[in-house]
Amino acid sequence: MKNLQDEKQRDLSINKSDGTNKFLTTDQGVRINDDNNSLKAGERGPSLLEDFILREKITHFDHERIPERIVHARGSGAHGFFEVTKPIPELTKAGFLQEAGLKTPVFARFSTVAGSRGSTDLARDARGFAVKFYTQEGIYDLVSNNIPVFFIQDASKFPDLVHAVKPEPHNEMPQAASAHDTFWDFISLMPESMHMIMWVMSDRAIPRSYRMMEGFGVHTFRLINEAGESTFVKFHWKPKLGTHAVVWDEAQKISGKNPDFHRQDLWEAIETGNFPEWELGVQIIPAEDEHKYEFDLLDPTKLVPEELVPVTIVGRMVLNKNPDNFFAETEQIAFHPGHVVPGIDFSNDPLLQGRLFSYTDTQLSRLGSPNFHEIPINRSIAPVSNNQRDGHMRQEINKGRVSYHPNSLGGGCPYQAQISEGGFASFNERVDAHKVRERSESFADHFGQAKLFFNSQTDTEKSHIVKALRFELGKVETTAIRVRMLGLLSQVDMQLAEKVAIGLGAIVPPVLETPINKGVSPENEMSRKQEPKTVDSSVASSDALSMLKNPTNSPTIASRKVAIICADGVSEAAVMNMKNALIKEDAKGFIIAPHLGSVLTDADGAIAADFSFLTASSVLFDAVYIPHSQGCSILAKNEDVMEFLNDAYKHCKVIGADGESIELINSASFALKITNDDAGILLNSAIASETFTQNFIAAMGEHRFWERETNLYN
Ligand code: HDE
Repeated sequence: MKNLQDEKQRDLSINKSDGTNKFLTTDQGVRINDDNNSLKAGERGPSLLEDFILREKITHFDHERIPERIVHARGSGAHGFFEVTKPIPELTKAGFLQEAGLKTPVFARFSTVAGSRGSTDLARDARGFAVKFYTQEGIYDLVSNNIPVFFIQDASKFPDLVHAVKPEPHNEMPQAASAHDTFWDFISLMPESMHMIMWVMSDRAIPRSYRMMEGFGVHTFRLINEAGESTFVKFHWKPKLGTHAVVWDEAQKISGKNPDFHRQDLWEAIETGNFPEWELGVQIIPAEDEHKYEFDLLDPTKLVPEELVPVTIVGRMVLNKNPDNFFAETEQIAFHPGHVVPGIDFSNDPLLQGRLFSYTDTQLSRLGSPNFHEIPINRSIAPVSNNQRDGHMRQEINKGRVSYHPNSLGGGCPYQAQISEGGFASFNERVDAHKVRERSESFADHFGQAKLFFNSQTDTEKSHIVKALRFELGKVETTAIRVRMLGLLSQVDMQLAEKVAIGLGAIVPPVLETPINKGVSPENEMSRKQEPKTVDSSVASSDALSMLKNPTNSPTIASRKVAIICADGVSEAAVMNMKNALIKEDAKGFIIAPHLGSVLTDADGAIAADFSFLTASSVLFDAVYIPHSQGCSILAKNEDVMEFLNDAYKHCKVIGADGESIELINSASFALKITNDDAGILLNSAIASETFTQNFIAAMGEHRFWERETNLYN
């Protein structure tokens, strides 16, 4: 196997163009003399139909849009590579996993699920985490989410789930939000969704950055080795920067201040050389262990606790190049869990099986033709040769008269590959069964792992789940739906249900009256087939499920942003000291001032403002620093500045001030709440102190200071 790291870029380069030093032409290559005026009968007369230049330009414009993805419409992507760190030939014959150091080009696309293409990045939602590997044996797509389980167990419920969460059909509201009646109506009748609900109500659903979230293949897959033996696996992506989130109040404000927050973050990180990186890991489950656990490996509402099966890291992915054209690459990329290479195969997870149908089908309506594999970003770098022909926008010019197999006129070509020559052969699992529309009894536990997830969270995380549920259900107008949800939540954790109920001014219904115990409400057909039950997890609490119990091994502030609040008279030494210290850590300080232009310094110099208080807001930064300034009393009178500081405090961020600027903190409304042990508030009378700067940077590495939050779970 040879390293293919740049192979996809070489492949794409044949389709790239730019207009530098070129004549403006029509699509037919005819040079255009006047692009500003249409052809008219007289300068004040009607336009002429004959104007082929105008017609071509307008026609093309009229057809510039294609349907957005039915789900995951809002997304951002980048190029990079995957490198093997631990080959696993004993488990899989997939070529791209065979040799340490082998690099395979990839394109990754991250997305929200429910919102439209133009919706905010910070919606409360699962995130898509799809990676296309351009391997020597063809395309492999690992189409994952940042949550390891899913709402439903069977593909037949997917259209219902999506109809329920999307804006309501009569008035197309709300956009990119699950906080509305139809979503919770559906969920309240689908107890199998409770595990996923715990995840989407947690801060996992509001990541700080695409670069700071995990990815999970969700389903159990199979790896197949040279001997044809199968091993079950679960795929995991682990971010190098750790898994971090924002808080819900912050997320909502970011949505207003910068709906492109995640897109911009990914773009800028790559442009500035802070290449996002993840490790790829697998949980390896020998075939003979298929029935060993209290959950079914085929049930996509269950995860395999890392306490039972640890994650083995096999490689790393680095994203190091932004796309040249969003539409051509990020929009037109077509992922498919059925794009596999020899050595990787499917399990019988009924959700995965349904996905195997859906993804080609959806590309046909979105990209418009079965030739979507020819679009440059989708094109395999392994040779493609078959008897598929024609169709809309066919690019390939197939020579010869033979387009069938078997043939003698074409010498039998293209010919089938033996397994030893890399021919794909499905795992020869024996299936001997009746055709049934039934769900396995082993899928009936709907609460065991919801409990496990909840019990694994810290108090801070639990309190965020309570608040999220209060928000979401608080937006539900139908009382019966809220009550049904409280009934379901009480099956997960009574204290959780009670705390949510307080926020809703409601009472948790007695267990006997919950829809579940009545066999779910009569309108739920599933209840007739299966009574949900709770199987306690053999693992009581799993640290891997909590973000806060998993601090990054080597805390880094690389690519983090600091707001440096300045007024005229600011200490130049203090500003430069902090800016330079941040640069050394690959982080960046931004000058925020009352107006754009320059801020005058105490050294008779001037520092350019990056933003004014009108264009910046603390929710767009990871920390706030107020360098010493004799003019800082002016800032205390500025409501935008005080809101800036209040938000930073409320969102548990690091706030630092030195010299006279400490006064600004003292005049903030939160000043009285600051406790001595709040390590996220750094005040130093000395100006531009090296120790202070280093403490500030170390505190930023902690991400947030949750102790500051009142009303914690207990
Ligand atoms: Fe998808 N999903 N999905 N999905 N999915 C799509 O395909 C579907 C599911 C995921 O960045 C669609 O090309 C069905 C689970 C991602 O382009 C569509 C079912 C997981 C992306 C589709 C599921 C995912 C999609 C829409 C249940 C996590 C975005 C556009 C049976 C493992 C990929 C498209 C990108 C996109 C169908 C459930 C992940 C309609 C029917 C579970 C990351 O084909």
